[in-house]
Amino acid sequence: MNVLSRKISFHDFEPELESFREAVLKGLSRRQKQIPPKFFYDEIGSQLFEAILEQPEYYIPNVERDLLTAYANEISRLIEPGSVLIEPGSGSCEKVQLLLESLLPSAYVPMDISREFLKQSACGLSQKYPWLAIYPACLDFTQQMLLPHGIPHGRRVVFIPGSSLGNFDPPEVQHFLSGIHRLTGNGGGLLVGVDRKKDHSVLNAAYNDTAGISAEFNLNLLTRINSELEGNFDLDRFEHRAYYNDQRGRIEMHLVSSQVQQVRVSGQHFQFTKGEYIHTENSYKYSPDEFITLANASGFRLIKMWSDDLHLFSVYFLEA
Ligand code: AVI
Repeated sequence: MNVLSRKISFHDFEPELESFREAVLKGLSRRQKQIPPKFFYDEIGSQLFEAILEQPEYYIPNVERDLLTAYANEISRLIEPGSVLIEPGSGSCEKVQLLLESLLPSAYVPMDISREFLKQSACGLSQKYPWLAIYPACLDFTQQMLLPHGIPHGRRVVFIPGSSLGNFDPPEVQHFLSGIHRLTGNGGGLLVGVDRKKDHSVLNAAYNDTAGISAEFNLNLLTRINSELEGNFDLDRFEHRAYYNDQRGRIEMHLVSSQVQQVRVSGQHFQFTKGEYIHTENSYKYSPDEFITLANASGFRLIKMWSDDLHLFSVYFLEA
């Protein structure tokens, strides 16, 4: 444990970073080329993602913020003060700030794989909320969900805003929710924001903003491969594509080759036909019934759901 300040106890679980090289070489060798979305988030990718959150078409942050603000008191009555609030993939720790003053947790455990970002966010949070005991945990929450030693006793409540669950494929999301159930134990809670199925044009616009930030975010993966893995992707020969796949209930993001070409990465060569693509992300959308069924199968029961008037997004509070 590393004490960053009187109220911050930093725990480094030393996440094993799945090698970017291994994942890219393996993914590009598959019949359907693919690269897992977690590799979007290098420094530039994280900045581009922050910029996506500001795009008018990407409704998720605004709708969720309005819901959390409007129902903060109601949420806090269900959670009760003194809980231990745990946030996997906490990033900039922005959303939790909408709740802290009404929830009054005894401790907050932000979890993130990005060590420096986690430290900075925890320090910023501590300055704003000097009363809050913070136990940042550096780990890859998709691989392990461990709690730091020394956290206070209290009801454990996991907070997953931003529809992050949507980026897991169905078998993984079930596994992840079951892991959360084990972490909170019976009586624990899960407060989660989930994007809903809706008019396809709204979904398609959210992942194809007119400012082109989503496209830059997607293409940055190739820039990252070029700089970190001695790649020679020509960004003018690949196009961003994102569309709602109705059958699968998900937005799919692809990088589409606009011509026949060969690309070199770490000394290996990969052929692309015209129109062939690298599958870079899925973002699943759930109707309330679908999500509640999924949560039930992992041992959670619904306590309350809040939605906006247009039924774009829902926040759920579930009990383990
Ligand atoms: C992080 N995640 C919830 C975002 C989403 O909507 O699936 C990632 C994203 N990809 C493109 N735009 C946003």
